[in-house]
Amino acid sequence: MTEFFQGIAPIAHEGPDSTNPLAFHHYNPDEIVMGKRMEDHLRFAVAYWHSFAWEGNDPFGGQTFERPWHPQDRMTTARIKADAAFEMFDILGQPYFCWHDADIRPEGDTFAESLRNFEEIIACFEEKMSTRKVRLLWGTANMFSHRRWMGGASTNPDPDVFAYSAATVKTCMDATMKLGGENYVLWGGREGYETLLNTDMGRELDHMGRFLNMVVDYKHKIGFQGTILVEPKPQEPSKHQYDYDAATCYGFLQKYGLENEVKLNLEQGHAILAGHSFEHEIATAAALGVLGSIDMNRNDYQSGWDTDQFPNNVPEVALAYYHILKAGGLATGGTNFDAKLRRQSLDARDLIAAHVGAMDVCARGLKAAAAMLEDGGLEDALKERYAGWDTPEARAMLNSDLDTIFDKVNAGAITPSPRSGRQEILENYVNRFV
Ligand code: XUL
Ligand code: CO
Repeated sequence: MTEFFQGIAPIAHEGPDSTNPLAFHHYNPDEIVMGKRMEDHLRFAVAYWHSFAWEGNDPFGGQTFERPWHPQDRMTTARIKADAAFEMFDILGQPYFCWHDADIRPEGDTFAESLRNFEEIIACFEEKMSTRKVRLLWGTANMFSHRRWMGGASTNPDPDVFAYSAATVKTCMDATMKLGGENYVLWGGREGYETLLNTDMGRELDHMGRFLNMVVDYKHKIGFQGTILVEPKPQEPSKHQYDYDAATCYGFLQKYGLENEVKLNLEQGHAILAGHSFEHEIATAAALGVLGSIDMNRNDYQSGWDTDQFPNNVPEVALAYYHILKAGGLATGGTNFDAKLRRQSLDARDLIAAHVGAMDVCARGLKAAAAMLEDGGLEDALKERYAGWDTPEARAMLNSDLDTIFDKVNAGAITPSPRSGRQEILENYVNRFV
């Protein structure tokens, strides 16, 4: 036991009338929503990196947090960090967590030493998981922090870095499989460029496509049953990242023959950076058949960078879950809180309260989304708006050609009559539920 969370009891559902800040007011894991337990819809995960590895630094200032597991460059403190992490999982009772290799182990002097450290911590996780319900939603490799990755991982101009990336991902996939992980994520923070002046974009894209094919081949070789996920983000840390948004990723997957093998892990803040809404990214991925999982957080709409705040906007979250429910749910995916405290939120209590509040916001969003879907108002409006396409003549047009269509239009048989899109009426409808 660490002392870190001392005095904080496991969080219970006390209902909307409770004023206890460390209780769930809306998240009630066993409550049935559209025929399924709330916990099984939302599939919450804690992100190890933001909660336990990030030390409160920002571009203008260093560490603000002082944790019992600092400094993080030794195995003894990595174990204390793991103890604290699993204590928090016990307090929150969320079903999943996620890690990068670099968040959980200290970097060694050589690849082999880093791997030994990593495997020791994975064994420690395995032991802790054997007596608990908490499971691994996904593992991933941090191929962006260490200076070796400054020019990219699989897209690095140096083949030695490509090799290091391949070896690193292999170890992270092995560990993910060992812990029964349900997905494996690749986020390419530095798979892009700082300047086109020194970048051969076509070659880098080909290398990234080849790399992802190796990842998929390895998944099949080891019999990993989870889903491989790519996480779109348009920029930051690189000026431009190749996995810009859901649509760009889909084009990339298709070009390299991976659209049936790889899905997407969509993050709210990344959608905002790309100039989209979160529901836009979810609806795009769903329409293209590549909706995988979500990283739930919130960006500051004024600051223009990836602030990774805990979610607190119920109407936005409701629309995100609306599109997820419509698409049939998250399957092997989940809701990973890729979110960090503000750097002045120093206390263990802040970390717990941030997750409790976020889980409540998501529960409210899910319930609102389910209520809208069950009421059917938006779906009815959609049906009506596209009703013209229900006729056999309209459908046949899709299999015809420009000449045939021209003949009909030119003969005066077809004259469009514009109808209202009813946007305000639909926005008012949504407002009834959120
Ligand atoms: C960075 C980000 C990552 C990925 C995993 O913006 O979202 O934490 O989720 O590498
Ligand atoms: Co993320």
